[in-house]
Amino acid sequence: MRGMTTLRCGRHALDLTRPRVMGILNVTPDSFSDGGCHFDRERALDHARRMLADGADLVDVGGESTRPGAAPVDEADELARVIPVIDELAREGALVSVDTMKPAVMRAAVAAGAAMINDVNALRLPGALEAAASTDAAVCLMHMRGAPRTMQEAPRYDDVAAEVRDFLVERAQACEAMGIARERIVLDPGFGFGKTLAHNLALVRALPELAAAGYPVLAGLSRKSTLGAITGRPAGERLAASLAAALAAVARGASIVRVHDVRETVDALKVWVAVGGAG
Ligand code: 7PJ
Repeated sequence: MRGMTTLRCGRHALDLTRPRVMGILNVTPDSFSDGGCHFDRERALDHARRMLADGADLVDVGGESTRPGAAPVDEADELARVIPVIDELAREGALVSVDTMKPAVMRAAVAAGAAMINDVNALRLPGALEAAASTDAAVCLMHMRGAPRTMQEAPRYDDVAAEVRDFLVERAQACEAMGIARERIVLDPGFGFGKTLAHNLALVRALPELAAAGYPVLAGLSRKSTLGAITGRPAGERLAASLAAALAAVARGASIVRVHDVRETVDALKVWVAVGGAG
């Protein structure tokens, strides 16, 4: 099946005939505040504007850490963190994604101008499918085995690529059954979410089979521990590894890469496109 070439995201249409870059914006607290304060907000906005100026096609705003081992965040705190930032960036014309699992945050974020819902839980919380279906936003469905707090405790699969693909296609079909058009759906194998190094590498290799399911694919490998395991470098020194991973993902059919280092990724992808992409 041919992949989608345009992703419908609310009032935006994202042309996927060339690879796109999603910049990561964590609106998490400064050590002296709760993430809902003016200083945190201005700092997050400055970072988002920098990523957009550097060529990010969209900005993914998250107020709850989903890193392995992270604790859940209260809904009111998450709303206080993300909504003012989404509202301002959307007013400035940006294509904004909200990184959340919570139905109430999805609804409020889209009301504030978000055009994509990025759910690492693939809309499995009660009410999440309904919340997404009540909007016109795109949805990114990510595969996660277990919950963030415990997911890295000995994850096991018989065939990781097939299990991840089957799960994502089943979630996409659940979305379509709720009235979310196919043109609004993106799939993401969820690198690092309940996966070992070997699982993550198998999933990179299997990206063409995931893309063949007929939905655009988003890949998030930026600075992840898989890259640390390969290179022996700490998170702050994984730029080169992240660029190689982004190119490897795009070469295997990913349409969107979710990254911290926007400027460098945009340059790398420009060269990749100029030389003819996958060839
Ligand atoms: C991902 C994400 C990812 C999507 C995070 C981190 C951990 N959302 N949120 N895909 N990762 N869609 O950025 O290191 O891979 S949080």
